Amino acid sequence: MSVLYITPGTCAQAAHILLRELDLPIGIEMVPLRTPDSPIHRINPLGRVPALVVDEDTLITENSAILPYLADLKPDSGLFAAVGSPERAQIQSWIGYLTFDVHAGCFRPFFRPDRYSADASVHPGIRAQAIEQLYLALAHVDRHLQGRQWLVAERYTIADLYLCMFVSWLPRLGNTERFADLHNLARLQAAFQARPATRQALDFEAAR
Ligand SMILES: N[C@@H](CCC(=O)N[C@@H](CS)C(=O)NCC(=O)O)C(=O)O
Repeated sequence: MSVLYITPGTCAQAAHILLRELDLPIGIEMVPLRTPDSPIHRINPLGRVPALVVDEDTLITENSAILPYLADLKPDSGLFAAVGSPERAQIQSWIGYLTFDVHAGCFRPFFRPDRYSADASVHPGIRAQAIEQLYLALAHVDRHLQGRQWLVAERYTIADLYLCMFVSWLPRLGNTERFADLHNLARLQAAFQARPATRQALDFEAAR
């Protein structure tokens, strides 16, 4: 039996939504974060989600590894692409961009300014700058989407899913007007929200 460890509302949501897209026989276990007694510490030494344990003994961490791994289990889903294809590299390129520039580069300083300065008086400035950096990072994506329905190829892939999970975090920043001119992103986001797998995962997490 394989198990995906998640915490509602975190970046583990991407792997959770993907599991629902693929309808794979993998269990889902909810864990609390940042509490010393959380079971996640026995699973992942970093204490982070998502964490996927395959067949009870093989740990895979990082969205950038888990999303491609899961999508490869059902290649006919079209959510990833064939080994050796340029599309596959393009999807991986977007996943790398989202992990580094968007998640670690913008959301992390916004949500965890304490990691960047122990001086709480500068945290509002760190947060404000994180929003500006995020705007620039997402404006790049929005320009790429001009005249395109999806990030890569002519279909919804794990790159779109991962992107839209981050876009769904924007209301948490308390400054949605800053992102109001990113119309291509808003269009993609509406398509993501309408997918049954997205709804199932979000409803499941909201009920916990
Ligand atoms: N680069 C990792 C980031 C994982 C990560 O930071 N997860 C957060 C939730 S969004 C977490 O578990 N934080 C708990 C902690 O850092 O203690 C990935 O994409 O999987």
